[in-house]
Amino acid sequence: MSTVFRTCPLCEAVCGLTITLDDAGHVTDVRGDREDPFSKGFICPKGASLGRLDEDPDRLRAPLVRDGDQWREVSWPEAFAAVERGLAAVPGPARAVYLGNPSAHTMAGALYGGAVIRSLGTRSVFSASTADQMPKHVSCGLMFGHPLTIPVPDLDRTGYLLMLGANPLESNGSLCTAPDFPGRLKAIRKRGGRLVVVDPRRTRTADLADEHVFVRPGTDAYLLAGIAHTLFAEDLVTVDVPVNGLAEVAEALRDFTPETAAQACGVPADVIVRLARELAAAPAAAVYGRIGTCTAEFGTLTQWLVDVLNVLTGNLDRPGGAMFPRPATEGARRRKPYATGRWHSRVRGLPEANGELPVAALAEEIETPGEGQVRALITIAGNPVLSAPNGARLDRAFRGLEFMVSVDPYLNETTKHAHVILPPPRILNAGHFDFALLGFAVRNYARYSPPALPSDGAPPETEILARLAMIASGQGADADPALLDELILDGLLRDTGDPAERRAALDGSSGAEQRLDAMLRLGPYGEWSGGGDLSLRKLLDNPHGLDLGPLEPRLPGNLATASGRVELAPAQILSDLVRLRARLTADTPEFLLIGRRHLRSNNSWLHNVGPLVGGTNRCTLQINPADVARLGLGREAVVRSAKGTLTVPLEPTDTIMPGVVSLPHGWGHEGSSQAVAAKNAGLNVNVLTDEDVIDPLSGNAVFNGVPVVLTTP
Ligand SMILES: Nc1nc2c(c(=O)[nH]1)N[C@H]1C(S)=C(S)[C@@H](COP(=O)(O)OP(=O)(O)OC[C@H]3O[C@@H](n4cnc5c(=O)[nH]c(N)nc54)[C@H](O)[C@@H]3O)O[C@H]1N2
Ligand SMILES: Nc1nc2c(c(=O)[nH]1)N[C@H]1C(S)=C(S)[C@@H](COP(=O)(O)OP(=O)(O)OC[C@H]3O[C@@H](n4cnc5c(=O)[nH]c(N)nc54)[C@H](O)[C@@H]3O)O[C@H]1N2
Ligand code: SF4
Ligand SMILES: [Mo]
Repeated sequence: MSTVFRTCPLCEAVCGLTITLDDAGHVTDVRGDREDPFSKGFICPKGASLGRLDEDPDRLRAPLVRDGDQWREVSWPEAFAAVERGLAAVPGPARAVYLGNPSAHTMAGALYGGAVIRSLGTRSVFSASTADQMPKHVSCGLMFGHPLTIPVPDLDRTGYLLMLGANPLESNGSLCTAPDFPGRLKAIRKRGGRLVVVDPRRTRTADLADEHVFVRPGTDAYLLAGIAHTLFAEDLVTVDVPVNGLAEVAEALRDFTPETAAQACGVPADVIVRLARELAAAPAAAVYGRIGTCTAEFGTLTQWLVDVLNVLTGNLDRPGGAMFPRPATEGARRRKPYATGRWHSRVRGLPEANGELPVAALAEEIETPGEGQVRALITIAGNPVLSAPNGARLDRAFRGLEFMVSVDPYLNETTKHAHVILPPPRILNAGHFDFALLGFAVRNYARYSPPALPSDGAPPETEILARLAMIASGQGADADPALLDELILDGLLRDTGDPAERRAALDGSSGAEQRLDAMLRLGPYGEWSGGGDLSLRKLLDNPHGLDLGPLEPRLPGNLATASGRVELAPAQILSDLVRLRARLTADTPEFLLIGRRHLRSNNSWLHNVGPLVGGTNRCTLQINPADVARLGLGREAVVRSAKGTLTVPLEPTDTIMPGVVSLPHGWGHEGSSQAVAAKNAGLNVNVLTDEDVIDPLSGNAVFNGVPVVLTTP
């Protein structure tokens, strides 16, 4: 028996786990790591099932190659040779890549995803970000100068939290890394603070709050604009950070009175006014908006307004307000104006954001002939057939690809279209460091988990991606992946003291670990930056993780805007207010479809673990009983949207607003190797969502506020 301490890789909460293994490497026990200074023993049912997931018999153990509809296990050299042949036939600009959500959790995705993208020689770069948080990147890029300069609510010190479109009691939090989010919310109330939750559903998070405010789906921008208007009208504005554009914002929001806002969003005008006064009066307050406010038609406007309110109430960058984390591997962010639309998608002319095109445009880029038509696709850790808007169209489009390779542990709804599937080894075989998520943590903190099991000879995912990058750049299937690490290390260490001496000093038993060591030593707490003594060695010596202290004010130092000030009124964003005004007079559809998450699920890929499916974790359509009675519905309804039709089981509940229905995503399993998931197939909500409706500033998909019609089957 042995015990290992590891970070859970399954969601953004980064909980420390204590895992017991027997001599054969089987997981016999998983608990919360009580000595982790950040998560302090917290664990959820998903983390507790990590052993089951890791040893799932349906995980692929060897690469697969497809001939027609026949799959064949092949050796790794054969698989890489097949990828080389497949990619060689398709020139760079006709290749595309899609990076899915787990690539934000793996070291492979963080350290080698960029190399894969660059080596493909294409602008057809897609990811789950445009089905998720791209509006936040764009609004923060325009306001603070860098798309990763994202403030998070200072949960542990705030006295007032206004939370919109997030349900951390199920999701455990997002763009706000906070293990035991529920406990941290309860603590706000225990110390006399106030929690207000805005959601079209009375969620478990809303149940825990002082106040729950129902809002019509897709209309948070009106609510927030009404609050901002009130702050100006009642002279409650206190700005404590250097800003440009304060007067322009006041002017731009002049016509969004509480009464106008109330009409659009359904929140009474007196509540809007009261929320403004409460935010202004609280000793320290934060506004936080997540999925319900991002994957919506006015996503970027809404994310902008969230931070406008944090600025107007003097809460940006102040303890207890909305603060900027300082992650251990943060690199320098040079001042240069942030811009989107440096290039556009070929078919619909949609603007690039952060170097990516909207996943809502992927199908048309594959289907539409002409120069630059996508003919080959690499997917890494993604399942867009279930996760992208109108996934059904992608399902058809993928059949037309000349070549597709997927890096994924499962044969599933997306990877079934691949010609080659490259499965990463078990989770416990990989090292783990949260390059992305620690940048959103509510305390500065770092933890590294080395591989808990020796390699069984199969390449780790870091090597799989390094090889893909080298194949795509024409160096061939046999090129030594270590060369890629050396090249990147060269770039990292160049211009920093004595590069050769520093290269020789790096610890780590793999290229990935050495690169982590270099980033830690060069980072804000590292010995090479003069900030401290953080290094890989130090993290290895502290297997429960290191607390690096509470968040500290960072402005104006970490602003990367050309002006060195917060840009409160970016022209692009203000011009989108025209769309918001136009919508005021539009008809409201009879039903608006929204999503939801369940604690024991995780997007599309945790439905093959017995203890996690069933019970409350089912794919049902939540609907208000008054709507059921009004339409005379039985146990099922036919739901029709502009793009598709589903017949769904109903779950009547008064926790959802009349006129709103909710279906979770990630279901609709078919054609996958996952036996348990096949028995709990559910339905793919993204048959109903519409790839033609996006948030125009970020290209983000719209999953909340989709017009639908309901009828009896
Ligand atoms: N209607 C609707 N649609 C949505 C959403 C919604 O709220 N409503 N949410 C959106 C959001 S926020 C997101 S992030 C996206 C997610 O969209 P995707 O990332 O496309 O989908 P996932 O279901 O996360 O798929 C993860 C895939 O990675 C594989 N995988 C798991 N672990 C690993 C690993 O370590 N390495 C590799 N290489 N592969 C791995 C899994 O087998 C699975 O195939 O979905 C979006 N889609
Ligand atoms: N258990 C579990 N945890 C997860 C995931 C999972 O699938 N399952 N996915 C992970 C991922 S990829 C992400 S991005 C995060 C997301 O984390 P969260 O943002 O917390 O996501 P949800 O739990 O879907 O909560 C979104 C809430 O928005 C509400 N909503 C819908 N439309 C609107 C609207 O127009 N306005 C407002 N104000 N609210 C609205 C929904 O009712 C829902 O309660 O969760 C992560 N964690
Ligand atoms: S909350 Fe997230 S990180 Fe923590 S145990 Fe659950 S899945 Fe893992
Ligand atoms: Mo996500």
